[in-house]
Amino acid sequence: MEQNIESHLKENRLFKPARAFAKKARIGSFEEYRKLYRESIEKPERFWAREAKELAWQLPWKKVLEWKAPDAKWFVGGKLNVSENCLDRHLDGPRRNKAALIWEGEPGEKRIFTYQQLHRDVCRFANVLKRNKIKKGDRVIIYMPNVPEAAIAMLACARIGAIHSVVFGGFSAESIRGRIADCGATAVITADGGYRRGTIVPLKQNVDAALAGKTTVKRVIVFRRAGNEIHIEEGRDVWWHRELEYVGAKCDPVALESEHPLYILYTSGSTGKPKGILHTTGGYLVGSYVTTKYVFDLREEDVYWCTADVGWVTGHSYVIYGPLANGATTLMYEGAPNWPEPDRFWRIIEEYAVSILYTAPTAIRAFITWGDQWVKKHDLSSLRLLGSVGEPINPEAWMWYHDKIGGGRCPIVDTWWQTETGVIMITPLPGAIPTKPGSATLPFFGVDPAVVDAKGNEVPPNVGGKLIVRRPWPSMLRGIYGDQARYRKQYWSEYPGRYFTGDGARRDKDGYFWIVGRIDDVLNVAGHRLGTSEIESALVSHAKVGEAAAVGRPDELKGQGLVVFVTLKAGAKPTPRLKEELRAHVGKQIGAIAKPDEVRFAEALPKTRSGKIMRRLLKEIAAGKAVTGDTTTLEDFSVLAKLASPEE
Ligand code: 7RM
Repeated sequence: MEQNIESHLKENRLFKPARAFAKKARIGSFEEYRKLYRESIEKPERFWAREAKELAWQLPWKKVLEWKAPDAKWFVGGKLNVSENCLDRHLDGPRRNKAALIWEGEPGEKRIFTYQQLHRDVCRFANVLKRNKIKKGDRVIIYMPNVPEAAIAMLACARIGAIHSVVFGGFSAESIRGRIADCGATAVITADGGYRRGTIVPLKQNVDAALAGKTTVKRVIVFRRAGNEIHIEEGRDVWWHRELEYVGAKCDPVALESEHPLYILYTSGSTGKPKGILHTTGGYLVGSYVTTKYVFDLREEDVYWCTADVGWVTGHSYVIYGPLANGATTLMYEGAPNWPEPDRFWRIIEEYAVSILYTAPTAIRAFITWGDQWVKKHDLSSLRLLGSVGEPINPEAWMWYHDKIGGGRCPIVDTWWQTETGVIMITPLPGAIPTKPGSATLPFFGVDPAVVDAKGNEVPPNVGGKLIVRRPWPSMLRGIYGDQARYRKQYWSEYPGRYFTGDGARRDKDGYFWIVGRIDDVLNVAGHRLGTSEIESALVSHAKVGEAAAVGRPDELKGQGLVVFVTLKAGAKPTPRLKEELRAHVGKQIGAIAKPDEVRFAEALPKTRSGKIMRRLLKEIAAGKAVTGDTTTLEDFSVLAKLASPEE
């Protein structure tokens, strides 16, 4: 039988919420969190009904939850519209003229939309969709840069009940083609091009290639963003701006069943073809509304910036739906963090007086590597709260984020969740839950996670196991589009009736959750099962290391040998001596069993567009094999070639 995962890294720092922060926060003490959490678990229907009532329903629900594992229906019988909740709901009071969306393009353009303006633009574009025969239930691919029109397209789909599926602007024609075929999309909304590190990504050209031959797509709507030359296929393609000339600004939001599909978002998983994760209307909206409200503790005057691209689930829930449902001011930036220089983020924070920043560990590690001088040039005193999402944040990176970006005064919310969960599941509440660097801390309201062994029994404190969720939550995925058998098998068969996340984790003696990595990536070294994150964190805690990835490779004696790929900070030299130093460093931090067999220096690590290290590709490289798995989600292909060629 499979053993549990061991844990060796000790992290004892504790950061209590500052009194001034807690005093103003919605949830201002640990006791308050405990009380509300208990209610949300003991009386979930009461808790969720009270929260859901803060939103606009065209028809009230009859039943909060209908649960027949693994199928959940939330707010049964209720009717509502997501775009109405994100826009119309705010037009009756002073929010009407408040900034809903602040946007900056990579070349430097600035645009600000008030709620009234955004509402008008969404209504007009919804009329464009109708004019182009796009109806309720139709699937629409959105393949755009991170521009306001991407949000407008999503909200317009939601307004008429069309199901959007956003495809990352960095993905290839082949990826678009596969996703169109899988969901039977009849329309594509795209742009001529988008900016990334100063060059134009030929989005429309990729769409043309994706549509060559037989396709279900009848209409392509093209937004003019970059002005690059494109081909217009007569009878199929229309310009966004031309279509607007034919429509008015009145478009009533359609009343949709709570379980009407809102969107499909493809997630790659480690093997096999991408899964179309399906989210529906009522539960997803309630989940994104409630988590944004409590986790970021939004106030009317906040300028909130989540740096995610709209093509990632974080862009859906925490750039668009969650903040707008709360009537917040959300900021969107189109381009790369190091364009034209590595201080672009800090420039933006200073310019717009951003008060909440939500970004990913991969970005934080990059900033550390680029050096503190870029940060020091800017006034970041407007910040009051920081967030992290996407991977375990190494304690070293956490401390840097806390000290250098947060000036030591901003709480950090390390939020654990997935495309499948729709919204944040394990997280600190900034005014209530003391934080520990590297831990996502405790479950959000209504979430019942546990760490279990192979038999499904909870493991004791500080023993690693599999992370599961024991009851349904409103924003949970409703299925894999077109493949309910895979849905059951992937998420509900390991522990019948309970949701399996695919992640490994441990809880400490305070009940805090520590994510140790994906279960598929767990290392097995001489009989010890080790998660990837502790070894990587140990490496990142070395002064010369920027990033690290740990993988196993077949080893006759030990079962698996441990190989670590390391990128160094600017100025550090890759020498054989440093390799020895790093091996010793890990040995000292964690113990002799975790000492890498091989240290390999790399210029960069292969990552997805959302910044997750693709360890399965590194595993193949470490074993000396050619990379064979799906690489369609890889951000930069040149990284692979460089890794495969021998160094020194
Ligand atoms: C939001 C998102 C999901 C996977 C998840 C984890 C990892 C995400 C954290 C994290 C440790 C975190 N959706 N993950 N957040 N690991 N701490 N705070 O990332 O579908 O793209 O990825 O990401 O492995 O299962 S996702």
